[in-house]
Amino acid sequence: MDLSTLPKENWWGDHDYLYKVGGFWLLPQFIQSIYRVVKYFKPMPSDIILASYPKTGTTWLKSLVFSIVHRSSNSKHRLSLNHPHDLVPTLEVQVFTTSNIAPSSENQSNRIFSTHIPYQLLSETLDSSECRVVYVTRNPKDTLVSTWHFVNKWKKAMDYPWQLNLAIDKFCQGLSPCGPYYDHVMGYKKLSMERPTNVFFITYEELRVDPITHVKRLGEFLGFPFEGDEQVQEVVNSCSFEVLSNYEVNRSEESPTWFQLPYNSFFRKGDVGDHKNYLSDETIERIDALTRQKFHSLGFNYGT
Ligand code: PAP
Repeated sequence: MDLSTLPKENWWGDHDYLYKVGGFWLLPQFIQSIYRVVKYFKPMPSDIILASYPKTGTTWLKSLVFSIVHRSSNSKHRLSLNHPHDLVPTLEVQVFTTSNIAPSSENQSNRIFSTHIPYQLLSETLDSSECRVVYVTRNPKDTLVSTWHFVNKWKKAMDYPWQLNLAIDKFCQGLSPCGPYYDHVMGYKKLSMERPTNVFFITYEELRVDPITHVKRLGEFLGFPFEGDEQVQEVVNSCSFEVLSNYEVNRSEESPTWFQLPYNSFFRKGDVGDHKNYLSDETIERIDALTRQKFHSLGFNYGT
């Protein structure tokens, strides 16, 4: 793929561009691998794909689903030694990075992958498979604030920090990695309504308010039902922000081979409503108005 043929827009510093593919803004370093995923990935019926817009709960969902699927083989111990992103690789970041070769599918069942690729780009892949998809989303204001913090952890942000006002403007224009956020969410939301047996849609806030109910539902959806609430509680506890963020591997300042930011950058605060500490009332109203226009008008009463 020749990037020079794609529309591009500046989104951060003077030299940082996002490129438009199929209506979505993508980071240049992932475009080739996204193409490979779209072209070569053939999910097996037993595969589990965790899909999300960035910073909406991916790391948490990875640990929960890994624990649900592998709870009989000491998932808790494995989670204490491995970062959730190393236990559940991201297709376009860790799997299809350098080759067109799909991961070996022989003798493997219940492989778990994640992706930030919008459904609109991945529809042929997902529609042609009976694999299970779990999509997590988060309210737009907390997602924006989490993204802003994450981007500012990049080394180059020391030279030119990403200003919050700029981040807000770009987010509202849909100009963020894998954005527009609203289109990303609605793509999977609609899919979950059309194919409820295959696609499970959950919000960060629902998981926060009632993790027992939703983790139990998730277990049933994935074909790994729980025998009692004690088992569910065990999974919920072992994946809590408090527990995971204290493991050495997740506190590490080292960066993984597959990403430029340290392992600990995936664990910041894990709160609902943190945007109130950063966004003015005026900005909150601006984003809420956009959310009403993008979500509520389509019958999805979420995010304000
Ligand atoms: P990614 O898309 O880069 O993988 P993702 O995991 O989706 O990031 O989002 C990170 C957010 O989830 C962070 O939110 P914050 O910036 O508002 O704090 C991170 O703290 C939060 N997070 C990570 N693990 C957990 C967890 N176990 N429980 C709740 N929130 C979590």
